[in-house]
Amino acid sequence: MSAAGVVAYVGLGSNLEDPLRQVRQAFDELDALPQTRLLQRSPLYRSVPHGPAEQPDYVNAVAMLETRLEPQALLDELHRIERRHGRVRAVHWGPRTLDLDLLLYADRRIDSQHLTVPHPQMHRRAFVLAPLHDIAPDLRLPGLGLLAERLHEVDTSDLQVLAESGRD
Ligand code: ROI
Repeated sequence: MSAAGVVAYVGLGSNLEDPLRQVRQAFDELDALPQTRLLQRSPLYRSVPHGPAEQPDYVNAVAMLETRLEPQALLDELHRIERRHGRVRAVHWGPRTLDLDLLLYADRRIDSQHLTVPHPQMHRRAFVLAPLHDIAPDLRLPGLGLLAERLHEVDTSDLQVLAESGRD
């Protein structure tokens, strides 16, 4: 990538069809996106499902990207990767092969028909806050205060580190 872009963070989640492999492969696919490079992979976590409990545990992680794509173009690329992983949006809050959430885009707040940034649930989700904090401990979440403070407010007891690096 030539001229500097902005930093964006993407949450990764999978609980079907070899979740570890799904998430590791998704990191590589993020790195291969146009006008984008992967700056950091968080550790990989195993997490108990939020929402409906009768589904397998998830593997979760967060990617730090540098990108020159606009937010909607980046979101379109994330959906394209999800589709390649066989993601079907069938059951609301049901199991999925791969879920990619655009969590943060620079320090912007976006509220459009298709996209809300920061991601509206992120400050309540330990499986997002913990891996994000691992790679960006001093981050401030636009409109939501310090990441470290939000992380203290959630229950992290259902999280377990599976691999220290998304590469392991
Ligand atoms: N629960 C966990 N632990 N991890 C996820 O990625 C995840 N994603 C979801 C819902 C169904 C809300 N629950 C989750 O979309």
